[in-house]
This record gives sequence, C-alpha cells and structure tokens, in this order.
Amino acid sequence: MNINAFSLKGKIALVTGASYGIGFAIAKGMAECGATICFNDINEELMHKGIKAYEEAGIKAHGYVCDVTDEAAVEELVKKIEAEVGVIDILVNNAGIIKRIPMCEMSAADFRKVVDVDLNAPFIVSKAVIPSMVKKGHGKIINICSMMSELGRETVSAYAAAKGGLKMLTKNICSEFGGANIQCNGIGPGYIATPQTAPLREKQADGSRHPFDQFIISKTPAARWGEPEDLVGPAVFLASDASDFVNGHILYVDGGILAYIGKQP
Ligand code: NAP
Ligand code: GCO
Repeated sequence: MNINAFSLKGKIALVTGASYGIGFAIAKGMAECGATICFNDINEELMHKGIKAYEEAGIKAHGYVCDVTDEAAVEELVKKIEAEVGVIDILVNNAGIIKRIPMCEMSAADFRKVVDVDLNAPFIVSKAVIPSMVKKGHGKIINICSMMSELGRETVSAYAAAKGGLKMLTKNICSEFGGANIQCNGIGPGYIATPQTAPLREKQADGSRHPFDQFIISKTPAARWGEPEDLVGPAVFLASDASDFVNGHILYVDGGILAYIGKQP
C-alpha cells in the first residue's frame, strides 16, 4: 500500500461555504494533507474572517465572495481560481442552509430557497468545474449530504428533499463522468456541533440540555454530537488517490445513527 495515496500534495481544492463550520474543518484538514485551499462565502466580512482563521492555522487560503446559487457568479469564480491558482482538482460542495418550518406553514419561496442552495448550487458548481477536470484527466467531487438524505423528520421537508436529491445527483455525476476518471461521492454527516445546529443544542432556562440534544444523544451509539473534525479523515480519503475506485458512494459519518434503533428510554 502506497501511504502517499492519501496525500493531497499538489492538489487544488475548492470548498464552498468554508469560512467556518464543517467546510472550514474539511478545508483545514485537506491543507494539512498538502492541498492548496480555495473557498468562498456569500458574505465578504465572513470571507475575510475565514482568511484570518486559515492564517491562524498556518494556511494561506484563497478566499472569494460568491453566492453559489448564482450561475454566472460561479462561472466567474471558477475562471478566477483557474487564472489565479490553477485548475480545481477537488470540489467540496459544502455550502448549505436549512429552514426548520412545519411543512404546511412553509412558503413555496422558502422551500425553493433551501433547494436552491442545497441542491441546485451543487449542480451549478459541479457543472462549472467538471470541464477542466475532464481536460486534466481526473477530478474529485464530494457532496456534503446529510442524515436527511436517508431519513425525514418534522419541519425539515425542504432540506430533506434537497439532501435526498443531492444523494442522487452524486450518483448521477458518478455515472456520467466516471469514464473521465472523475469520482463523485457524498459525505453524510450525523448531527455535528456547528452554528447550523446551535438552536438544537441550546441549554434550557433551568440549565438542562435541549430536548433535541437529549434525543440525538439517545439516537447515536457514540452518545455524542459529532465535531467538524470528525469529518476530516473521510473527506481527505475521498479527495485522495486512495479512493480512485470509490464512486457514487455516500459515506455516512454519523457515529452509528443510521444503524441504531435508539436507546430504550
Ligand atoms: P453552517 O455553519 O450554517 O455554514 C454554512 C456555510 O455555507 C456558511 O459559511 C454560509 O455562509 C455558507 N453559505 C450558505 N449559503 C450560501 C450561498 N448561497 N453561497 C455561498 N455560501 C453559502 O453549516 P454547517 O453545519 O457547517 O454545514 C455545512 C454543510 O454540512 C451544509 O451543507 C449542511 O447542510 C451540511 N450538514 C450539516 C450537518 C450538521 O449537523 N451541522 C449535518 C449534516 C450535513 P454565511 O455564513 O455567509 O451564510
Ligand atoms: C435538523 C438538523 C440536521 C442536521 C444534519 C443531520 O434540523 O435535523 O439540522 O438536518 O443539520 O443534516 O445530518
């Protein structure tokens, strides 16, 4: 086994929405394995905060302001990266939003917004980077899916529909571009402690854990929330030569949630 198969030395990675949270952790880990990091945020101030955070970690990241739902802006972003940094070898479609609203109270506009960011945008960004990957003769695309690519729950109809679609988009990119030596896989994080899930972990007035927090602990064999760092090893694997024959796979990094009926109350 050539241990260098896990190295990302000489590779250029674009991680979308990676000023903080899961995207930041994945990008930082990829940089520590040798990759050059490009990332975007929709918000300029947060992008600059992200640059600073990478610098504090000893990483010279290339930051860009771009709304991943805006096809023209994404095409411009990819052209800029190719001119300033080089052809993208690894794309991580990480940027995402969630709206937790009971379905019959959710507007169609809200539903469309979630699908736009969580499903349409990974299509848009993948479509922008694939032609150069084909020309280069290789590429890695990693879509950040979710438990909701497999399971539903109340109030997250748009998010589950989008993440379910993202699972199938992953399989379709695999099918359409596997012959060009492009591997497209997904990572399905469990419940990870980031700003996106902060409302589900807020301490109660009496200092007790949030009911949902307690629920997730009971549904996770690891009996803990995941940390963004728990996703780094799987992401590096899927970005590296070590996974060249892994394609169309959703790698769930969930502490065992999908395998477990849940602790008896
Ligand atoms: P987060 O803390 O909410 O961060 C999301 C990032 O995406 C932010 O940097 C945000 O930028 C960016 N973003 C949102 N809309 C964008 C747009 N239109 N264009 C560009 N950037 C945009 O989320 P997270 O928890 O790190 O999650 C990252 C990914 O993992 C998401 O796809 C999420 O669905 C998925 N995921 C999360 C969990 C979890 O438990 N946390 C589990 C499974 C999957 P701004 O801050 O400027 O809005
Ligand atoms: C929710 C959570 C989840 C996580 C994640 C689980 O409200 O249920 O936000 O959706 O974000 O997607 O994998």
